[in-house]
Amino acid sequence: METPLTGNIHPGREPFQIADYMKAGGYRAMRKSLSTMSPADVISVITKSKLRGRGGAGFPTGVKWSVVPSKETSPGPRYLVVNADEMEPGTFKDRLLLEGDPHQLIEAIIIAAYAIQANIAYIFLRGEYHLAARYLQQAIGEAEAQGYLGRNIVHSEFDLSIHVHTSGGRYICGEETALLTALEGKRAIPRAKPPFPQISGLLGRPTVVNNVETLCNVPHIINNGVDWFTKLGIGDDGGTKIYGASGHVRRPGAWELPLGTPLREIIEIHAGGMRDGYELRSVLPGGASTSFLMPCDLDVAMNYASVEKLGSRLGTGAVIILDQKTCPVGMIHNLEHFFAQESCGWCTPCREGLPWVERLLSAIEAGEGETDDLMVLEQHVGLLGPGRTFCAHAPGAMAPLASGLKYFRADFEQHIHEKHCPWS
Ligand code: L3W
Repeated sequence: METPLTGNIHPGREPFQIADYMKAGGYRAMRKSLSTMSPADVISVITKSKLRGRGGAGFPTGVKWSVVPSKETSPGPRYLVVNADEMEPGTFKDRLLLEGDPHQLIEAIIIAAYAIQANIAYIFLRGEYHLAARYLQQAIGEAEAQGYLGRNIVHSEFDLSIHVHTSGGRYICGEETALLTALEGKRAIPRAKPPFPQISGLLGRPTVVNNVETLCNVPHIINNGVDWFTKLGIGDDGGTKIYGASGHVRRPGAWELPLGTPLREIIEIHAGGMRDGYELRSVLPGGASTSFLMPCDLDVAMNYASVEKLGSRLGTGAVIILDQKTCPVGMIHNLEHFFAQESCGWCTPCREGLPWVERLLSAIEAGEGETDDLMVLEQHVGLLGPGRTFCAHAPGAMAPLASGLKYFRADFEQHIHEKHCPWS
């Protein structure tokens, strides 16, 4: 199967130099966009392709770009910001793209910035991605030397500079408004939406925030067309998705596959199935802030709508597998420890509620829980759910807890009644 995003990436090797990237067809889409298409044409193609955000929420990319006011109605600067702050537990897909083929992202940024008429782009990069930072800086230098960045790119009268900003290292910076606040040099706390960043984003100016994987699709759509892209997917959503798998599978990893590949195929074929002696008990389909699916759900197509129908989310497509030798209470405690630690503290339910949840889970896991604790945890699922907090952090944290209380209730009760962890 053709894998447009990762087809040229060979893990462990140095990334493409600009000459190699161009030999493989690189920067053709940029030339085509800037020389033969208007910004509105580019937005129209991306809208028709139905490309959806690959960072977690799945919002249509073309729609996001088209919300940006035109230069006539809103003169002055506007920005493109790449969300490369990949910190969702279990997720390592953007790292593959950043380290493996930085020019693919740079070409995508040029096209996207042209579409929204931004002359400055920022790559907001996870602080620990040292290698990606180095490769991106090298690639930006090569693109500048080639005249693909800077003033009057390929004689189009379009100017663009790209800046890499390495994050101070908080999960909340992946939330787009907290990211923008951090980029302004302030404490990383989310802002209310609306206004969406496309209207009032970085420094109050129109700003598009896109995930790395989302953007990397753009040059391929421009080169190969909407039909080609649509047909790459299985079902309603076009294109490919980089799915991952972690847990006690034979071959943990990440693979670019048609969007809509069945979950069973990802686990049993690409990840090689469970290791000897381990049985699959449950699955988080798209990172830590999604809801558990059960073995009876394994034939679900991993697209946005199908996973939502089962009460979960596609999220980042990073599949985390729970097996029968791992304590589900311990796993959920571990996740909630992470979420509590990463709360930015801006709104009270999240700041106070998540540490409370974590303490209860810690007590239950240690065999010191009370029967009422399960009711209190369930209350928190409501108190920290959608609409109760400033951003999606706490509702995301409640997804594995709510579904865990539903599917693993007997395990929680066993810890409480037997006063110890049956797995320890
Ligand atoms: C214009 C409207 N734009 C929504 C835009 C919005 C945003 C995108 C998604 O994140 C999950 C969370 C984590 N007019 C719009 C509109 N938009 N309505 O669409 O927005 P939304 O509100 O659906 O979700 P969200 O709160 O931004 C929800 C994950 O996303 N997350 C993402 C992290 C990503 C990275 C990364 O890419 N490296 O870290 C953070 O919370 O799973 O559950 O752009 O502006 N009417």
